[in-house]
Amino acid sequence: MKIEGKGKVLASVAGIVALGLLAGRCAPSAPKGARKGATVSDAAQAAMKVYVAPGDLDEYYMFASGGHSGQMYVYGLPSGRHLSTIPVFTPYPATGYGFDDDSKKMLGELTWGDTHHPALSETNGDYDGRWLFINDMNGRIARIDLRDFKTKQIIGPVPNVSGNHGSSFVTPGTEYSVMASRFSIPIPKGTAVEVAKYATDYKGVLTGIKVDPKTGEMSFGWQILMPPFDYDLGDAGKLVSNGWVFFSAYNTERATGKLEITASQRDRDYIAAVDWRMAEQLAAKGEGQLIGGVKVIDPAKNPGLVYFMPCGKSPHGVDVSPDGKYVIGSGKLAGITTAFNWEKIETAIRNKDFTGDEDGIPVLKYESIKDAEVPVGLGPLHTQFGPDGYAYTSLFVDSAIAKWKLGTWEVVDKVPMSYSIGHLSSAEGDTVSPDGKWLVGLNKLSHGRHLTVGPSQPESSQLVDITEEKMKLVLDFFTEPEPHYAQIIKADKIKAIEVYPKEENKHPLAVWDVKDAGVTRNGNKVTVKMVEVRSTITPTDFEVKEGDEVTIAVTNIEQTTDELHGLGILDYNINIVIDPGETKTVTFKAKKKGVFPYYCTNFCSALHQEMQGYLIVR
Ligand code: RUQ
Ligand code: CUA
Repeated sequence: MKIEGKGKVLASVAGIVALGLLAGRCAPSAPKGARKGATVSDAAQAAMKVYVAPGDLDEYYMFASGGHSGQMYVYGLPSGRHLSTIPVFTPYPATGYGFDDDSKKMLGELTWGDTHHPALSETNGDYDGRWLFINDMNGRIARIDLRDFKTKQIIGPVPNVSGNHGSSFVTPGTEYSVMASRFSIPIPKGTAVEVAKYATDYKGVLTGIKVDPKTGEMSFGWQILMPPFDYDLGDAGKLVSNGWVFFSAYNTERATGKLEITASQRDRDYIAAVDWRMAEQLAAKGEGQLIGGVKVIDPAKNPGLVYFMPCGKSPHGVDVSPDGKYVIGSGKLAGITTAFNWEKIETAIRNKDFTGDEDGIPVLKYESIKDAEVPVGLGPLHTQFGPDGYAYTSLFVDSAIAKWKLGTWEVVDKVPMSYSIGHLSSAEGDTVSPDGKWLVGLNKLSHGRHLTVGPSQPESSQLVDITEEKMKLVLDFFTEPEPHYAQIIKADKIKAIEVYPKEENKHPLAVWDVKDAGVTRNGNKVTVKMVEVRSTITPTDFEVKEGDEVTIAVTNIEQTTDELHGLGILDYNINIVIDPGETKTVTFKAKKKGVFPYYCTNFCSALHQEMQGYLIVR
């Protein structure tokens, strides 16, 4: 809710109260449809908090991973409105993504991805609103530019990485976005070794993807050879622990088969602590063995690079507190979450306070590095932070969020979630300066919370007000599958353009005047320079010969917000969308003879239906 225009806000508040009263005509019973136990005033108060009046803007963006949809979803908070879908690893006809030449090339052979953890770029540990990184299980990371909310680069599949789940977390200066193998394999890829040799012949790798500080361009940084554990999640150290990155690991049993049994034998698994500055130095010196085309560094030969911190059984999330002093490890099969003390970790490293090693990587002594085992509840998965020293941990088994205090380790409140919370996200809650205010529970199940839509149900997200001592659930909203993790950033940190300025368009096939539109032929290669502007597609028809390779370059010469034009060609599976000021190309073989209508797919003006033409293939 915008603060300016107080009168408007008051009017809308009054409106809600009136609505609330109307709905609950026979006060004091709850409004029709309200959950059992809720009173009119609870509902009205909650509504007032999340209500964004027509025309008003949300205060935060929430960027949610779209899981195996391969996309990113953008929501406004506190309204929970779905604002946009950013296609990343999967074609998306609505924006023509994956159909034009550039995005098709960027996707390559993989036309799906499984995204888990968005990572907003950071400067000094705080979101800077420049880029958004997102991982894919197929060993890739994508970069979205928040200047135009478009996917600009996909790096990978990176050699030797298999099942890139512990990703795309960034270091506090966005020096690196990291990757980790969830499924160890024999490396390099393409080597077939029987599963019976898993413990010795399979390997995991931890990888740093370097990010150019000016352009955001990603490149291979370093890779570290690791024992065959399942590396699950990660987080970079900050402030006092800056320079380190932490990865949780389960199946330290090195088991195969039914992991639910075989990988739950040990009481403790690990968090791997990696000195990424040292990794950077070793990579710069050319250290490592060439495997699969990249240098892989062996930590056994480079003492000081990696340490294992024993952690509660089968850990999932690992999260570093805003001051960088605590590393929180959640053992998902335990009733506690462990707070490790960074100072104690450093001391233990200095004193070589080890209990053994794993393939030459020292294991630190648990008792020496932990500060507390916090009794948060059953099935702790992930932890986020508030500005006031409080931490919030999601409890999958208890289906709740626990609020607890860093330092005193006291659990002060719990709020139930419907149902089965996975990740949670508080406003800027994984940075050096969390905003507080809002916390979103990203739940795996939504049964019974919405109108039925058949067996394929949406995920549910629940908005929790964390401004007061007691957490308050204020809104249910529904998210596209499957928001594993989401990040919430203050809206005013993002400065997006809505039109591509003409002077920035350097596309070699761009034409800005309808006079310059037309068809040129070079052997069997045909280039069509096309202009779209309200309400004509120029040329209005053109001819090619069967078997020609045709490239259509469309320039949308509009310089007005929201004036998008599309180009759909029937029977040729062609569908692109061109934003104002943009040029896009699509190349295809004219395989079918006949007359094929083309038209603008985005409703753009009163004469939108007139934006059409004919492709004739002779
Ligand atoms: S995961 S529910 Cu893919 Cu981040 Cu924890
Ligand atoms: Cu252009 Cu419709």
